[in-house]
Amino acid sequence: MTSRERFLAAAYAQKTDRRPIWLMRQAGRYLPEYRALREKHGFLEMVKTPELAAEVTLQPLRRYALDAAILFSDILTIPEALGIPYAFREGGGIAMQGKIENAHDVKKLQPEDVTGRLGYVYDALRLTRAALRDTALLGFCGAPWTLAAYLVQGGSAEGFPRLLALAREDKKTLHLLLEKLAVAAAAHLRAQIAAGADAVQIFDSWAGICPAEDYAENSLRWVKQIIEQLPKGTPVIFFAKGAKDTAALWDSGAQVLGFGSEADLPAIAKSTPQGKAVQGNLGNALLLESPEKTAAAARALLEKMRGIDGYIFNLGHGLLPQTTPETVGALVDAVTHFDVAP
Ligand code: 1CP
Repeated sequence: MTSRERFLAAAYAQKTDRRPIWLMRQAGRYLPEYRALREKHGFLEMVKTPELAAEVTLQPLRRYALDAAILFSDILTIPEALGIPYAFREGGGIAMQGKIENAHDVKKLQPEDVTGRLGYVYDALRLTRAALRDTALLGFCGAPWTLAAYLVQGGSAEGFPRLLALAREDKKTLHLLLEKLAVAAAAHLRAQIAAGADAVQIFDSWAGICPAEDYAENSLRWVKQIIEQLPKGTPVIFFAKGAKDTAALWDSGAQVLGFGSEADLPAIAKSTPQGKAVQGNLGNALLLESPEKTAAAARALLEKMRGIDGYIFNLGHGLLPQTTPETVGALVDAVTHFDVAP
């Protein structure tokens, strides 16, 4: 099996020779070759220059036997294409250069034009696709709820209180915003698939801050609307980090659900609908221990997932910048050498 075949087979819950693996944030600051490029170029310059974005996407694939590459880009490219750019704050976090406070602000957003402004993403995907024949290539976007978090708050913030206030006080405006973000996200994913993505992941990284009783109408509904607009036959991975009602996430129509390390993945996998798959969820902080402990933790998770068809190995959240390349190597070796015989 090639990596691409293995990844796609697992996504459709078919048998594979071994577990496929990729890692969220597999391109990034833990790699010296990323830091070397980053010294010469700004993050946004790298994201917006297709040759650089493709190069950074390929960096982890040169080191490790990963089964999928995820395009080096960001979920905040959609807000930027809607006219609200972003920058890094001194001392960490994101600052949006504008924020959504009321219906008037939402009405100014024009999601119909978004793909015209994101051509650099599709060019980067085409370059990466040409360089990777046998590896799965993933595109992605942020879920409307998570994008709204940054837009309403005006950047990153603990718990995104402005988003929660808008959700309580002016649901109509929130839904107008979520609807526009869903239109933009669907168009962006369709264009990524057309440019060569084998699968796409929708990141709802802030699912966990939404009150459980509101999640269906503030997030799930819009994710479902996005998925309905995508071509059948391209698997969609929905990563709703911290979502409380995990069974309800299947209502999105996703082919694969990704989980954070707070979820009990082996238990969830046992009640996965026939033909669907799960992804996750080794704790990313575990990798700050030794390579040996990381490999042992990976084998323990694989053991618990034994016999379950439809499993893609990943972390519960992105690789931390302090992780050593050796530990990532030990993790990938542990997963790719694990005997999956029942
Ligand atoms: O060099 C640097 O300092 C930049 C750090 C960085 C990187 C490597 C950012 C800024 N984005 C990325 C790449 C990125 N972002 C990818 C590339 C593919 C890969 O996984 O290798 C992806 C998929 C994302 C998605 C993303 N961006 C998410 C969802 C995933 C998650 O981590 O939950 C979110 C929330 C963002 C916003 C963002 N962009 C960058 C940062 C540091 C953040 C989080 C900001 C915050 O809220 O504090």
